[in-house]
Amino acid sequence: MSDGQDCDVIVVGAGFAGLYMLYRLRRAGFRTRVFEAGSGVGGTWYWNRYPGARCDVESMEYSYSFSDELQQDWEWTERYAGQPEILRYANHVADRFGLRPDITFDTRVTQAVFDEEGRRWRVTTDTGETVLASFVVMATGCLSSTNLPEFEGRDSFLGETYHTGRWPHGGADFAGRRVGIVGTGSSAIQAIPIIAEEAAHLTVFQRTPNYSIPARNAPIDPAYVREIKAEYREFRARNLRMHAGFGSKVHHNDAPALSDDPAAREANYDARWHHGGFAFLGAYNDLLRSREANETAAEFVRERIRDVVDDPEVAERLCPDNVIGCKRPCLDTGYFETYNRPNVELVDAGERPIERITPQGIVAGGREFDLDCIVFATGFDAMTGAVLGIDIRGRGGKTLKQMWDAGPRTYLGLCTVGFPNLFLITGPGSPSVLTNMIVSIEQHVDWITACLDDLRRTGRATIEATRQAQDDWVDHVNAVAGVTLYPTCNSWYLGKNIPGKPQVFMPLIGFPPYAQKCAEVAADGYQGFDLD
Ligand code: N01
Repeated sequence: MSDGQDCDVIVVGAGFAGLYMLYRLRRAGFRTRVFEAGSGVGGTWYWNRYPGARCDVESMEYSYSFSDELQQDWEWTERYAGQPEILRYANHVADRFGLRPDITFDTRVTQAVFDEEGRRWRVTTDTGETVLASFVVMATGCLSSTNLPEFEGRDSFLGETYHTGRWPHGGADFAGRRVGIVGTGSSAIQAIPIIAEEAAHLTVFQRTPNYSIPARNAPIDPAYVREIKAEYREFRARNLRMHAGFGSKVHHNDAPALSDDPAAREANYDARWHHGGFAFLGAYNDLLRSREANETAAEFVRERIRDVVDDPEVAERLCPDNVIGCKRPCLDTGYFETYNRPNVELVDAGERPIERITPQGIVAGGREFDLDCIVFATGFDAMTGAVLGIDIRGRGGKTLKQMWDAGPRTYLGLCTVGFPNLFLITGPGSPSVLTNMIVSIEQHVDWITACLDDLRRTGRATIEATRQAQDDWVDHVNAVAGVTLYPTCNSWYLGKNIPGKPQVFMPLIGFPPYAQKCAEVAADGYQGFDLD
């Protein structure tokens, strides 16, 4: 397959997906090159260095499972690892498995064009390099293309501006400064308590209040580590049977919320609230299917906000009224408590929207807030932004942008019609962001590696999804989402955070049936794909 090509496979991105893809492809004997825009490995954890950045999946689970030696050797220090520790881990993996020589850093892939006659991809980078390869794997991440809203006058601001997803390596100095932060998603909720401690004054511009559950982060319990390491493989296997690919240590109550009386329900929520993390949403089996059930959990959280926040008006402004879990839930350390500080002000940017940015600060609801620094915690063009940021041209010169004009369409979240030999890791239409990302990454990488190996073994040059399989898959993803409460709010799962983005529920709900389907498709001779 390598005749006339510079390499067999090009992988775009050296985050957790790209690193593992490279490791597997190399071991399978495919000549592989990885291009990475950053100067180092780690993807999300390379770019998101904002104060307080931390994973919301526990350390013993948010790590690779492919090497038992790796998982036995590596020592996490906290229940939820912070960004510096996860980045050290990514670097350790790159060094341990000798991956760096095949990664070209500081190089962004700008174009990928499929040559139908030669049946190969011609990939171009912003450093002027052009490389030919049989296959391209997009390991570009689901949350990597930052969203910086086009506020009027944005570039006129004379102070410093930051985006949480592109934090400077040297950090930011907020001591004695008046800081404004736009957004109250996961990034802001982690950053706000820390910035508030450092800054002279912090103004939070909140368009939509968000639910947040205490993480209860702490130094990792050595007894727990020993327990997991004694049966790591079994623990990982149990997690693969979980709806989101993690959390098998937590009891997921298979009963509806209204089957408990109010006192029992309160006690159940309370125990989970004190345990910390996503265990809260495992309290009942219908929290994301029944509005009535959901409201019991939502009201429990609102009550905790009212308990914590001293000023009742501020507390009410912080209380969300949408479905809990409909947007990605946030985990925090002292978030709501931060609003009791005298140097923190909450601006309701839903009621009093940001009108413009001036050289001195932000104008919202007719009032100008003088600022020295603005932090945009405004999220990402999720799931499609990074892929569509590359000029990808498939059969007939059609661009991926054209093909996804009305929203992304894929078969299994792995491939898309008209783009042979192009794979997406954790693409739209796969469970991806609704799971422990590393679990989904490993499942996709293993599937793609086995697929390329099968193609090589059987002498096939191309694989391409059929239109019928893709159409059926898109219908399936929508049907699964349609019986839940997920599509009921302005989430980035739906693309609603980006003006003009087509609104399609992008991830597939439910990891185990999905992984089983992928395995069946492969076992059945790549059912739903044309092999040539
Ligand atoms: O981004 P977000 P994020 N005017 O999109 C607001 C993962 N993650 O970076 O809700 C005013 O959630 C926007 O307001 P609204 C995790 O999957 C994980 O925080 O659209 N405000 C919202 O408040 C997460 O879900 C971890 O009304 C504007 C905020 O900006 C995902 O990344 C940590 C605006 C954006 O929130 C994204 O999180 C961090 C405008 N024009 C991130 N535009 C952990 O593992 C946007 N906003 C813990």
